[in-house]
Amino acid sequence: MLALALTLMLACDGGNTGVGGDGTTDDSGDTGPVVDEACPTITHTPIEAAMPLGEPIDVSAVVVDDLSGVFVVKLYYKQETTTTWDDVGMTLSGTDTYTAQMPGSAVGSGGMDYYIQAVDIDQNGCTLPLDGESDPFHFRVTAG
Ligand SMILES: [Ca+2]
Repeated sequence: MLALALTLMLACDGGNTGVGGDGTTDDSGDTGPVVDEACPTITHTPIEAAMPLGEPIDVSAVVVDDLSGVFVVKLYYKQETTTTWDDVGMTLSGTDTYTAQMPGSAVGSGGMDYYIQAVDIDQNGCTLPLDGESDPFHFRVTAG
């Protein structure tokens, strides 16, 4: 009987020690879920050539997000002489390739500013260029 009681006590002590070890912060940090804190990567070849007045312009970009996945991609655009941005959703049109069109009615004389915004499923958002509306892409518009 004495031997059995001693064995039970040892087993109980061992269990308590194990729980304490599992509860340390180091262990929970190593085994916790992976958190997506990085915004999607946007790859786009900027429009550099002058474009004709009043003609619609196709814009495409490759957008990837390696953790939660791409949620939404938008194209923002405006005439260089205004301060109000218009936006249009970019739609998936191939593997990781998103496209949208600036309507011809928006392509006014002088030049156009634009940037691309992408947000992942965990709501991490980025723009290209990085400073978005304060430092957008720009191209000239020429009268036909
Ligand atoms: Ca992400």
